[in-house]
Amino acid sequence: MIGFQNLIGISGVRRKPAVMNSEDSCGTLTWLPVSNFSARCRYIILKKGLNIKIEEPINGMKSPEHLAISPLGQVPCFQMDNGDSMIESMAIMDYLVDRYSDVPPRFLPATPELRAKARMICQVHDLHCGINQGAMYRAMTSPEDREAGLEKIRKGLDVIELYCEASPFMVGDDLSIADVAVFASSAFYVFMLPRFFGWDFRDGRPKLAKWFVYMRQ
Ligand SMILES: N[C@@H](CCC(=O)N[C@@H](CS)C(=O)NCC(=O)O)C(=O)O
Repeated sequence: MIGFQNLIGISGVRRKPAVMNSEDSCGTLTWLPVSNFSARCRYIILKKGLNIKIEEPINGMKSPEHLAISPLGQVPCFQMDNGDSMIESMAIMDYLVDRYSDVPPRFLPATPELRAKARMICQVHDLHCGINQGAMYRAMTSPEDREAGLEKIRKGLDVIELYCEASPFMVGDDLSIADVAVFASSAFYVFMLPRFFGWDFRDGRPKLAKWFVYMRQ
């Protein structure tokens, strides 16, 4: 497994823009080390050993150069070898998994049913937890607003707990997009929730707790 600290890019090893195999690279991932949405794409690139450049936005976030490839001024952004660029981490993950399906690990479970389940977990995570993650670290208009955001994260985690197989993976017998999507964000949960809000994302969620032990190894 890629180490937890290194996954989210805070280990120091990858604090500077990383360029892997810069000769003949097949695209560029634009990321930031603290970005969980970027970390999931980077995880797939590193685990598959893909020949893809990984770099921070040229001249910083929302610079003209960055906006030219990422119209919302966000990371991650991916420039394909045909010159097109794409945004949205799940779309980038899907592209990498599909385009490099012959390079292990596949990141897709064996059956259509399990693949659908893995995708569902990703979406539950993003639409309930990911979209509300600012409640953990952003300035909010009121404590009630913050609590409402945290409650939505809790609900999303409860649903993921329901579907998590802890086999030890989220779904099926192998690492999949569901593991990658949730694990990349769990850095926030594990560091911020106990410190600032007095709860742990594993409390009362034994399957996620077991899954996390395995993923963190
Ligand atoms: N739905 C997007 C979310 C991307 C996102 O929120 N990225 C954050 C970093 S983790 C960002 O760029 N924030 C800066 C901003 O929104 O201005 C995805 O999955 O890629």
